[in-house]
Amino acid sequence: MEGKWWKEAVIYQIYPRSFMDSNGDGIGDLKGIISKIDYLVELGVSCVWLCPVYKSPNCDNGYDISDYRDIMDDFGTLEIWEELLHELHKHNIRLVMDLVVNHSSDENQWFVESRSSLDNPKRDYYIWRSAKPDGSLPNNWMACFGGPAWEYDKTTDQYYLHLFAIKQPDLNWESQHLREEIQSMMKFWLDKGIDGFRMDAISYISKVAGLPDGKGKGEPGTGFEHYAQGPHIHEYLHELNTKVLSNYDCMTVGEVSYVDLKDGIDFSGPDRQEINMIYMYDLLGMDKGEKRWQIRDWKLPEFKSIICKWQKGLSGKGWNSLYISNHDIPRAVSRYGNDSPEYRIVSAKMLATMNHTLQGTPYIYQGEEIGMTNVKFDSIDDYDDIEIRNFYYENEETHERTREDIMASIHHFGRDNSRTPMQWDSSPNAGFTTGKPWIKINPNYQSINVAESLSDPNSVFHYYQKLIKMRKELPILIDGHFDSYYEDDLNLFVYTRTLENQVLFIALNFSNSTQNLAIPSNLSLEGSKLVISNYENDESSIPKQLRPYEAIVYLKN
Ligand code: ISL
Ligand code: CA
Repeated sequence: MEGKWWKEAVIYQIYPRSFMDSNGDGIGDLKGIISKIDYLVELGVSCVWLCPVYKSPNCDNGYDISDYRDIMDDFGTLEIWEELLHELHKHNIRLVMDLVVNHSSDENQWFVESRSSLDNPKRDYYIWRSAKPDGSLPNNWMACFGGPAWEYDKTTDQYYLHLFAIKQPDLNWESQHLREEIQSMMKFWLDKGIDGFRMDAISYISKVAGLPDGKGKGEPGTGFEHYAQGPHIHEYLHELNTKVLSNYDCMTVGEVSYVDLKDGIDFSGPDRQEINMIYMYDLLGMDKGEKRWQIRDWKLPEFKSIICKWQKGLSGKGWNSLYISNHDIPRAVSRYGNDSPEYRIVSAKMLATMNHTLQGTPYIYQGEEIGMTNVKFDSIDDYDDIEIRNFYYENEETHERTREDIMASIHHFGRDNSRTPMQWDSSPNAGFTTGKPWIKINPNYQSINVAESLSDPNSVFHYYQKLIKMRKELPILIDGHFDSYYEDDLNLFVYTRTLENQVLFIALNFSNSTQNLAIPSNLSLEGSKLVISNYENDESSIPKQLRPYEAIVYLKN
């Protein structure tokens, strides 16, 4: 397990639709990414995770794949993709592709064949059931994007299961033929030279036998307990590992929603031969109330206890991904920091400090490195995301919530917060496109953009650059043991990383007021040197107070 490149990597996540448009059609594309490789080099990241670029009718922006071995026309061609891979590798940046195999698109040839007749050889590639004798749906499961998880198909008078959108039928992993097809598709990409896979919704691939009714409503939907970390999940991952992945120098990161610690260890334990690291979701439920997308106040101790549980629990036993934003969640600075003009920059840097000093592999989601924020569109018509739109229309229909209330939830949780185009400069459309962007640009692009960030030595961008460099220079950040202090403190997150005689001391102020900082009594930190801070600080003495959103990192050798 020692010396694995993916432990030392800093991974940059690209959502291709919103990154850079090269041909003025308003949609980001592969050539656009190629044109920005120098930017990634300047930032210093060593790996890119590219969200799906395969052929897709785009009901869920590429997470509904109709051809696993070809590229979406909007994004380019397989040839241009090869060029992207080549260019990234030339610049010492690895490429991790998204692997979406809990479901495919209903336009995938597999599904077209599967639905055609009861005895089609690919019938069992998907999960088909008849109605119950009383005519009701096969079970009460709800889809993650709203509505029942079953869709009727009249050709064979049966229903198919879809845990996400209607156009995303779930694949049946119990079929050995299906598993072999997936293995061969993974080889196709690995043989082209990619460096690994991010496995989408992978903890959902095994469903409990008999597909029993679920226990009532919950997040993400009724029935969850029967398919999240189902009975064969570890067996299936082990099979992919031994049959395919172990033959390549590649990494895998599994998106595992709401799993427990034991499973987290089983997924990522080095001796288990399943996946290399987990990408867990616990933090994301923290600010959600009982009802879907209900806003709930959170306190720092809850936030810390989730992080500490995984830091301590996986230590020496598994490996974690570190992230504060991605394409499915609101912007970190708006959610956990403070996106007011006064504190945006300093709080974005504070959160970044945390994400690069915990144990695990840090991920940066495009735009996070310049402190991009959430967006508040007034009209539902300005939103594109299927989850947001379903949420809006379902709630509008029931009249249980006011329009203001519905929009407040969308502004807070909606996935389009992080999908507005990358803000490159202050020219029209933020330099993202010369045409009409597929989704509106965040109106704050004139002040928050890459050009501005590159020209300011104190920018969020330059701070990220330093953090990435710091990780390369300090092995303690990879292997150091994690301990935390003052876990009940409402404002400060204080922890150390320890490796042999070295101690790295990290203190973060999550509040907008000055807080006293006492050095934990069991630590002797005399002679510590400043490694990084988001304010001016003394090189060799740890401050006794932390200013609003201040972050400090000191190293005792
Ligand atoms: O169900 C959820 C929220 O409603 C999440 O826990 C879920 O596991 C997560 O949203 C899965 O996300 C991934 O798969 C989706 C896709 O829309 C997302 O963009 C992707 O990250 C379906 O492929
Ligand atoms: Ca384009």
